Amino acid sequence: SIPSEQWAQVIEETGKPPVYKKIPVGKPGPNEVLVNIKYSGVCHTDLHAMLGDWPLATKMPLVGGHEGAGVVVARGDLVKDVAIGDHVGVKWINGSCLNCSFCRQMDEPLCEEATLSGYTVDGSFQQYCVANADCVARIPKDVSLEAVAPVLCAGITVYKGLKESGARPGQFVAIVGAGGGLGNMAIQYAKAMGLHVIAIDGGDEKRENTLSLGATTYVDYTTSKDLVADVKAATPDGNGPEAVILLAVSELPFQQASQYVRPHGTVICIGLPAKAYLKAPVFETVIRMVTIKGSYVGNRQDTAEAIDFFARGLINAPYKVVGLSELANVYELMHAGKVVGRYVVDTSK
Ligand code: 8ID
Ligand code: ZN
Repeated sequence: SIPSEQWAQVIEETGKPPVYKKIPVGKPGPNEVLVNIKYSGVCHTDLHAMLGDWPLATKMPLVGGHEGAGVVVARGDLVKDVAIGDHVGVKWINGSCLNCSFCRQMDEPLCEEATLSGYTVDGSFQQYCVANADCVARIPKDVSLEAVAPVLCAGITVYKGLKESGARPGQFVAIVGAGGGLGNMAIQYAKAMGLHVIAIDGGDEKRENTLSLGATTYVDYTTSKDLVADVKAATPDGNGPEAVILLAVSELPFQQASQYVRPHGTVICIGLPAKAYLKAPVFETVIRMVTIKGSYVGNRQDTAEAIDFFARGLINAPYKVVGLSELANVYELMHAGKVVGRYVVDTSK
C-alpha cells in the first residue's frame, strides 16, 4: 500500500543544502504515474539547481533528482501503456506537450511546455515521485535499477551528444571531463559505438579510472604543458579527434576545444558551467571548417536506445551507492571535484 508520507531531500532556499525530512506523497494526475523510486543517480545538474547557477529559476521548495529508477505503484485514469509493477525511469524531461512543432519532430526537450524533474517539478530524491506517463523511461525488468539509474540522464545525454557529433566507428573522440559522471558513461557509449577515446580530466585517480574504462589516452589538464598539442598528438596523424564532447564544469575547455578538434570536426557542448561563454577565433573556425553545437539530454527514442545499449551489457560505468539521507555529503564531494564516476542514492536509507 502507498503511504501518505515519505522521506525526501528538500531544498528550501537556493544556495543552501537540502533538508532530509518527511513530506506528503503526491497523487498522479490523469496522465501521470506514481513511481516508487528505489535508486537515483546524483547529477551535477542537481548541484547547479541547488546553487542557483543558471539563468532559469527552480520551483521552491524543491525536491531535486532526475535519474530516478523505480516501480510504478499508481497511475491516472488515462494511462494505458504503463502498468502497475512496471519498472520505469524518471528522467530530466518529466513531461512535454507532445503536440508543438518540436514535440512533433521528436525534439521534446525543446518543447516550451516541458517540465523538468528536480527543477521545475519535484524529482527523484524522494521515495515516491509523480511523472508524466508518456515520458517515463521504460526499463526492462531484468535490468538492475541501481546500475541503470545513471543512464537516465548521464547515459542518455552522452549517447545523444555522440550521435549529434556525427563521429563514425573507427574515428577519435575527445571526452572532456571524462572522469565525472557523464564522462564515464561517455567513454562506455563511445567504445560501444566503435570510437577511440581520448580522455581529458585532472589527477591520477581519474587517469586510472578512464584508462580502465577503455580510453586509449589520458590527458591531464592539471599537468599538461600544452593541452592542445597533447590532444592532437593522441591521434594517429596528429590532426586531432573528429569530435569533442565537452562535459567539464569550467569555462576554459569550451575555449580550447575548437583548437584541437580535427579540421571538419565537431565540438559538442553539453556541460553547463555557471556564467560561461564559448569563444573561438573566427579565422581558424572558418578555414578549419569547425562545427560547434549544443546538445541537450535526449528524446524518448534516444532514451530507449540508451537503455537498450545498457540492457545488452555494453555499458559498465562505476557507481557508489549511499543512502538518500547522505545527499548533502555527495554535493560537497562533487563541488570539490572529488567524485569519480557517479553516486547513486538508495531511497530506503
Ligand atoms: O543535457 C545536457 N546538456 C546535460 C545533461 C546532464 C548534465 C548537461 N549536464 C551538465 C551538468 O549540469 C554539468 O554542468 O554536464 C556537466 C557535467 O555533469 P556531471 O558529469 O554530472 O559532472 P561531474 O561528475 O562533476 O564531472 C565533471 C568533470 O569535469 C572535470 C572534473 O574533474 C569532473 O571529472 N573537469 C573540470 I570541473 N574542469 C575540467 C577541465 N578544464 C575538467 N575536465 C577537463 N578539463
Ligand atoms: Zn543530469
